[in-house]
Amino acid sequence: MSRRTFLDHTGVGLLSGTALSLGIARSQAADAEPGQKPLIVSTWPFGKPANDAALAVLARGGSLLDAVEQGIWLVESDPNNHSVGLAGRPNAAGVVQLDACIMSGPGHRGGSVAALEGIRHPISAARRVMEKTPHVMLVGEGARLFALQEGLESLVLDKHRYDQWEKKIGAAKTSSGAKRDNHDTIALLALGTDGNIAGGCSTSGLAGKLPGRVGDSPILGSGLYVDNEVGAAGATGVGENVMRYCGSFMVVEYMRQGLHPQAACQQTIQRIARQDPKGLDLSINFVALDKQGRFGAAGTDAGFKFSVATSAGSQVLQPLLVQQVEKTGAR
Ligand code: SD4
Repeated sequence: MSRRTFLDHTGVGLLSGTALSLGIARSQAADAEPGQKPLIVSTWPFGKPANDAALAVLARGGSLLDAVEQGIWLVESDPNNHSVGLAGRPNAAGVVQLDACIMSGPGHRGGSVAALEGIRHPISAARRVMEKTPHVMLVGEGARLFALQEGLESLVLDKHRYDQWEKKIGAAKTSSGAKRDNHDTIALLALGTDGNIAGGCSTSGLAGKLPGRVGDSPILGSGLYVDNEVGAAGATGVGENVMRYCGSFMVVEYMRQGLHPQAACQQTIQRIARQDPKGLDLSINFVALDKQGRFGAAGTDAGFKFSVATSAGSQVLQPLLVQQVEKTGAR
């Protein structure tokens, strides 16, 4: 597949950041375009190897949930990734607390863990909450004990690395003062050839956050949402600005109304920015795919990128950058 054809499934690269209305028109016109299955979409360039791993799981006949979980494993295990997994930057008490969730379209199932300490793969803990308990979310020590009981790998936390990091960035003690470049999350969405959808999200959250702080990433409907009738969406950025609006749920609901995934991401940001005192100074970014196999992404962060993989290719793409607040828009 040529890059041009690949991009035609999203409109990415065809839209300018300021041509928001045109973007929507383009996206709606794209409704008739056929999509691709299987399709994996995730946040950030580090999503690319995760997408490739997820696709490989599907190619071997693995399940959609295996694809999501194993794709995210790669990022959680990466010692150079300081925003996902135990190599993530710690909270204000010097402890890495991890948030993750997973959703499975069929049966509309979900599992989640938050403020989880010392477990290498929080995404697996979230999956086990979904599959092995009558609950949806476990937090803190309860989540850790459950993960250990399930035999998940635990690792000793490294306080020394926190001290080094703290020295480097200075006084980033609370989430409100945190710098933009200190947090990135993997949200990975997967559409199978059978049209089923699953997704997962995993992060170490905002660096220097208050102990016990939980962001959007493990909250179903905020950092991730999957609706098997419509599509899926995931978020990255400042969780407080996503979870006050149920951001990923909103993206999926816009797709339900007929918007292309990219237009749905864009409209969600517009709607939040219209209402929020911070305007576009929110650091919120979304990726989405729909049941037809189309995908898109939009964000307020100039540095945000996303990754997409199909059997035809695997790429890191530039999302639509939302730069101005429109006074009116889709409801
Ligand atoms: C959080 N949303 O904990 C996460 C962090 C993130 O890109 O996504 N960073 O607020």
